[in-house]
Amino acid sequence: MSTEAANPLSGDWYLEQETFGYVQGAHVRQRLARAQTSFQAIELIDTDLFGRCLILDGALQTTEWDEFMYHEMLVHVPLFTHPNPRNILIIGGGDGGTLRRVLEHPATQPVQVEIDPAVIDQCRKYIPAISNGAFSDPRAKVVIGDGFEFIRNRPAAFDVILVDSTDPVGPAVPLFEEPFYRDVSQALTDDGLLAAQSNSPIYMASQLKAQLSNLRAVFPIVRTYIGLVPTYPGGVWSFTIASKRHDPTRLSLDDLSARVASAGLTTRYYTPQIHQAAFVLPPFIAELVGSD
Ligand code: AG3
Repeated sequence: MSTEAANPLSGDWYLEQETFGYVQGAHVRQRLARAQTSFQAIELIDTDLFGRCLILDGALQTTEWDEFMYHEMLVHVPLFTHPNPRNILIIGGGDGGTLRRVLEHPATQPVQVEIDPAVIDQCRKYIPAISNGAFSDPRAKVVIGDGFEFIRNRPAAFDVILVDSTDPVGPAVPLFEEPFYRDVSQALTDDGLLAAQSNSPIYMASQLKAQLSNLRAVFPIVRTYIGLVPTYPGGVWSFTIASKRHDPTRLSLDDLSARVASAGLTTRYYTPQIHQAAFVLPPFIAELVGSD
């Protein structure tokens, strides 16, 4: 008689081993594609729970199931903070989920700079539900290049700059550092603002702290907010707005609601109430975030 339980990890599993000593995974239904570019390893898989997923250098970037939670929070919070966002720059975001949400704001003219064309190609081929046609929208301009180089010596042209990067390891490291934020500030208009993914507040506290001190060296207003992204380590993710004039925490519910209503878009995570609530941090996160 065997008392051995069935191995819960039998079959094909995607396991993400985090640098901070944690593993998470999903059962794989099908491995769709794998490519090594000069920038990174790209993998696309289909999973039972989360549908199709994009993985870069072993770190899960987005899934069909919860991409809206991340992309709506990265895009709508800053775009509704700015009173009249037109010229938008997206750095990274090769899966197209950010571009798609920017295009949902009718007056925007987005420019996206992605370093690795293979990410866009593979995502358009295997996981088109994420960009949902955004890359063929005539309003969208896509540039293949290094965001860090692109932003250097740009005239002040952008109302909002969105950084949709990987974790601060490998090619994305400069996007978390002060020289880049100085260039971003210069490329923003007088009342422009930046929003960036700012890592796990649970497992990547030191990276979040370092990023915030780099942002505070450049911008007068720096505000961190949180959202749920179940497929990222820890399930809670942080985002940060760094701004010259507009404070995302100072908008009344009435003003926010009026802006959201006039944009006329459909959301599954973002609401004016969520916008306000996302800046209310549990004390252990508030403590590591600190204040301006
Ligand atoms: N960029 C942030 C993903 C961070 C996930 N980190 C991890 N799994 N260790 C997402 C890009 C989506 N457009």
